[in-house]
Amino acid sequence: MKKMTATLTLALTAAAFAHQGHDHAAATFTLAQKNAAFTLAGPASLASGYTTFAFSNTAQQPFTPVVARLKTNANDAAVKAALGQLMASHGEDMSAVEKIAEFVGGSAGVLPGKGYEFGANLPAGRYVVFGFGASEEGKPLYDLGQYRSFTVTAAKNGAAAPRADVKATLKDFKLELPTTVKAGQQTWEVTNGGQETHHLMLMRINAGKTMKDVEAFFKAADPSAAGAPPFEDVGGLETISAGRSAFTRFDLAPGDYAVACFLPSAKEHAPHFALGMLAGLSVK
Ligand SMILES: [Cu+2]
Repeated sequence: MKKMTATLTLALTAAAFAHQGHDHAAATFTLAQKNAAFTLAGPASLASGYTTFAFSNTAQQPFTPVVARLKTNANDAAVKAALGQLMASHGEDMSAVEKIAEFVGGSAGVLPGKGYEFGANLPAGRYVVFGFGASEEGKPLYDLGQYRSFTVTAAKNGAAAPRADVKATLKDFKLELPTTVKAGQQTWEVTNGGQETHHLMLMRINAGKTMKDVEAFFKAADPSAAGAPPFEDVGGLETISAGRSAFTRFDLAPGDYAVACFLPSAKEHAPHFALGMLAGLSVK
């Protein structure tokens, strides 16, 4: 979940989902900050069905919201303990979290003053939304207020998923998506067709640089010594569990892009991009 490029500025393009003639169900969560403490405001209850999550960040640092559906009646302390195990293993040990929750999706990093949306189908149940990462002092952000639980009721919201312009499937360990897509506003449907948890991150390769430069940057033994990245982060869809799909919007300028999953594999003791989840994409 923690990207190797977490120190980079995320140039996230926020875009509203277009209404496509169906009912639209949205859940807005707003992060605020006062000194080292955060508050995450949002609805306590939602109807089930296709829901667009809108994240707004009024804090002074990037916000990486992740939504998870609880599989058991675990309380908040149990959820935080499982997240703590995940963080202590630098994202590698998902075992405690996977016992009690599945990941619905989220944002790679909402910049201060910005917003971000993603959509997913929500069956009834109990959910949490939390900010992934830690403070400079090493305290988990979910312990500093970046945490909120909500209930999805059996009542149906009547909303339908948007039509996808691009379909991407995340496998263990490869990315299945077109090699060329059209420039402009577009909806991507991202499906986790693997066994492991994945995410999808998009980067625009700088002029004069190629996928070879991107590979060399990520494969450097010490990424902090690898120099300036040969790309700019565009954004992406955060953590999604096996078997689930989610939708995200991009506004893509023509150019060469790289798509990657940075999550680590506990089995393979390697990040997924190094195992094959790194692909080039041409936007025309
Ligand atoms: Cu992955």
